[in-house]
Amino acid sequence: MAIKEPERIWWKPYTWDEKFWVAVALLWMLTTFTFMPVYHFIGKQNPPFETYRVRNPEQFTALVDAMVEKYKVGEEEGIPVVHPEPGSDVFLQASMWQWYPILQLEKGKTYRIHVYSLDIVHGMSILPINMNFMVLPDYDYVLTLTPTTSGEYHIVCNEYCGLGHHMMVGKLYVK
Ligand SMILES: [Cu+2]
Repeated sequence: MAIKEPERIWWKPYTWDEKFWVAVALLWMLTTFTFMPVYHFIGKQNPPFETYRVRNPEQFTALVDAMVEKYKVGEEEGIPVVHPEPGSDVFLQASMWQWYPILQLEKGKTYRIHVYSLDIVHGMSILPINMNFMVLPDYDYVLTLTPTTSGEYHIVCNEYCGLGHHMMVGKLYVK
């Protein structure tokens, strides 16, 4: 014999508040479900559609070096500061444990930023604005970026990448 039998089957009688909350939950579920694809088009935070496979890391590094040589305007703690031509292809390389080089961009100009990781997974997080992007090795991610506010930004790695992870902080200037 059970200690205590349930008094009734819970959905009988099916009261108005039961119906109401099931309806609310269902409607909200449908709303968020529909909003996922809708936000893909109306949101302004889409991941890039343009990604290339990098089969030869030296080739990418050669592009980085060529850009640094052409547009170098200074140096900070051994890392070159580069001011590439507005509208041009810009290269940013992640590796344990640095972002290379330091970029100097112009406000209101659009750049194609090629982000690439030489070794393992890194996370590109631009602070203090909330922009996050995961960088897997072997791919060239093209981020089309138009800075809208000037200032000094930090590029922080937000994927744990080994002992020096916490020191992996790059810089980005917008003038
Ligand atoms: Cu990292």
